[in-house]
Amino acid sequence: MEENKKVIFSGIKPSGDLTLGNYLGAIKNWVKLQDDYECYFSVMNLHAITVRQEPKDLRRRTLEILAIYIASGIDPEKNTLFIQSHVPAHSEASWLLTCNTYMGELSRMTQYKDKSKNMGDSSIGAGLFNYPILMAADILLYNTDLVPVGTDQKQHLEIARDIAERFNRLYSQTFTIPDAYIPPAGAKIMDLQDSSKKMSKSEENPNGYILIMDPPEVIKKKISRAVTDSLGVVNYSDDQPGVKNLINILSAITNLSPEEIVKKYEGKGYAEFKSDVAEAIINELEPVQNKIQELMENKSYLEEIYRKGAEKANYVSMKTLRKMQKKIGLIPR
Ligand code: AQP
Repeated sequence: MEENKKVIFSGIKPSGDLTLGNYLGAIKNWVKLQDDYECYFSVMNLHAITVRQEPKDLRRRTLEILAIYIASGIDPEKNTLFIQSHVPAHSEASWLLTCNTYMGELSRMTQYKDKSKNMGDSSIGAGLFNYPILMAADILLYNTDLVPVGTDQKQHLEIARDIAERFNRLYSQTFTIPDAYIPPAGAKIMDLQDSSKKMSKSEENPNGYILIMDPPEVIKKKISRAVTDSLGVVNYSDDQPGVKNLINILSAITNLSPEEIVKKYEGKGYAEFKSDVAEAIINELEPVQNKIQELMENKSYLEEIYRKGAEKANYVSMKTLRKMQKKIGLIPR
């Protein structure tokens, strides 16, 4: 029965073109969860504007992400797919939670520290600082049980739990306390040029990432240039982070374990290994790319999906928002 299913909420922000990290760390896992959970998958455009975006790129990417979700196998009939800004409760709940969150806990967020590292105080947007509160609102509005995220987002989920627990303590039971769901494969795909940082869509060096929409020859080139080491042995070891990352990518695509992959490439060099990794990525992405293109040519279909999604999301989130307003002491309309 639908009502008994646990609730999942997740999303991706259109702050750049999506990478293989987003695909393997998020979307590919969502596809596997959709039968067993009631899922809300959103395009997080309000999160994207914490960093300045070119308006026309933001519009294109917002629709493209929706197309990517569907092309990757997320069924719009079974799941609620929507655009975050179409559901005003997110912004409003975010303000109510902002008034129950502390500067100290926000300043401890690694992503904020990383992103603001090279900026002066007068150029760090307040949105970047407050981002985890909006994320808490996104999750809590839907009585979410589980949030599938890569390990990079675990800290933000923890602060969402803290905020929810505090609100429940102050104003009585209101929110379900969400748990992180860290996928077994693809949890953290690293940058191809610098394996100490995660593959990221706003990275400046395009050789560091593979985009979901990269054509086959670009994928081949980027994988062949991926930084490895001089040992020449395909090993799954922290001493060989570049190779380890490529093994993780191959493992997330093929479902082979890292040990099985190491065994398969015993006595073989990096050239053959890299060429197989590139081929696996191309075979995985090609059908998805074709479907995305098809969907992007059918804007009225995408519109139908996001309208229907917003209707459901608005209905559910408004119920929670009203509860929050009442408990805080705001007079309901
Ligand atoms: N490299 C990654 N490996 C595994 N999972 C990843 N995710 C992102 N990068 C990797 C997962 O994708 C989901 C959505 O991410 P997001 O776009 O909302 O935010 P992000 O994590 O900040 O992604 P980026 O690509 O690094 O964006 P920018 O560069 O704009 O900040 C999350 O579930 C995340 O775990």
